Amino acid sequence: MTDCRICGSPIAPFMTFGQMPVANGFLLPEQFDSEYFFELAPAFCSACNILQIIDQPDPSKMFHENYAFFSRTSKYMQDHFAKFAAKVCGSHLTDYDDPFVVELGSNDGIMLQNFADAGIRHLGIEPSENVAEIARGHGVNTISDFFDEMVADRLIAEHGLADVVLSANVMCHIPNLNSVASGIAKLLKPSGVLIFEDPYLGDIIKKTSYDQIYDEHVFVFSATSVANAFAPHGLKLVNVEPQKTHGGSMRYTLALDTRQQTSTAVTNCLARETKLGLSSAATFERFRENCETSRHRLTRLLGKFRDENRRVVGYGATSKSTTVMNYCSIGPDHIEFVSDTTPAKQGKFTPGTHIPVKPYQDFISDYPEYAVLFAWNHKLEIIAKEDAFRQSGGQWIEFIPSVCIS
Ligand code: DWN
Ligand code: SAH
Repeated sequence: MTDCRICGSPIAPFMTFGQMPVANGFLLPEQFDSEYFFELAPAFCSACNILQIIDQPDPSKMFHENYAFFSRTSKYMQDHFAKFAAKVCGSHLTDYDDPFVVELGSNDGIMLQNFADAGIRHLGIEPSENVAEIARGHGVNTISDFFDEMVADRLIAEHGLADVVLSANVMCHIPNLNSVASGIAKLLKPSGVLIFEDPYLGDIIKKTSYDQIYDEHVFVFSATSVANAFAPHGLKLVNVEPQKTHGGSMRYTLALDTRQQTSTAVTNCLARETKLGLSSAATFERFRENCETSRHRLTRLLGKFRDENRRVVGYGATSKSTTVMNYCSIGPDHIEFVSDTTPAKQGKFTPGTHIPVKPYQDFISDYPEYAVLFAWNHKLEIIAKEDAFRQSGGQWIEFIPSVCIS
């Protein structure tokens, strides 16, 4: 038993994925012996309806000058953030002379560059120094820090209040969410809005995409839990917009001006979440069973291919795949290597399971018989460009929403 990070109520895990390393902790053989592990165990708070993991490594173990995830690796995501930025400009910035946009977790500047290119005053807060430096190289103003209420006070003193605070796939990473929410409430102008998107609990339950649960993702949000978490800080949930990104996400808009109308999308979404049982213990019990079934099927399939000496590789050394590989005990005897386009991951080994990560060139120069689609959230983008793999007789192994060969 421990306390909910948001409301302080007692919570207990409903399952465990076992011992896990840092999801983006790609490493070299000389580091194998000192690898860090923690127990990955999710819990649901029935008081404020938020899903969270009980233990999370210290943020400095995950986000630092060697952070391995670079947002620009997906062309689809570049387009997504260009559209997101255009929408923010069109809907929220037109009334101001010199608008100011702040983004939390701006990574390599994939979203803020759109504002920078349009000459809009902006600032990224990005603790991982290596990706922050890339953003600066693209003309994106970036400071390296973990956003919280104290950082907000400093930003206000140095830059003034913001019209819009944005974040994508970041809010669910920050354990001290109450400090972040009160910092945002201070940082916004009275007419300002917070707009953020994150993987959506409804999609994770529906697709059994348990791999969205890993060290960095301390929370999994629903509209219900977002409304509950931000309301005590004076931020009102006024809109929700489902997104296709990362296997199903939700974009939340919250206003400081609580006189703003709640959209019918919010009302409908809250009602749908109740109907789907997103706050019921039975839902998480079923999710646990579905995770175990998925693990059993993937392990059995990969065990069979190993026994038949089939050539199997992984496609995309994602953070999510650290949960899959460690939970399903998938190792180098199942998977020859994992192909990834990120130079910082290449030549290293996957966290916990120690499978080599190799450049994309190694995949296309000698196609395997099977490729496990670890980057399943980028399926459309990947399948479109990997026609030659299928033409060579290669087949995909998928595991979300269910284990299959395609
Ligand atoms: O929330 C998070 C999201 C936004 O990004 C972070 N906590 C960390 C990270 O999660 P992830 O590693 O699961 O993200 P992706 O976008 O699923 O990672 C895709 C990986 O696959 C990258 O390493 C790049 C690689 N890749 C590739 O090799 N070929 C990606 C594409 C699209 C490709 O064609
Ligand atoms: N927004 C990008 C990056 C998501 S990865 C995208 O959608 O692709 C998560 C990012 O959050 C990392 O770059 C990490 O360094 C950053 N982050 C983690 N904790 C943070 C905090 N307290 N404040 C701001 N950014 C944070």
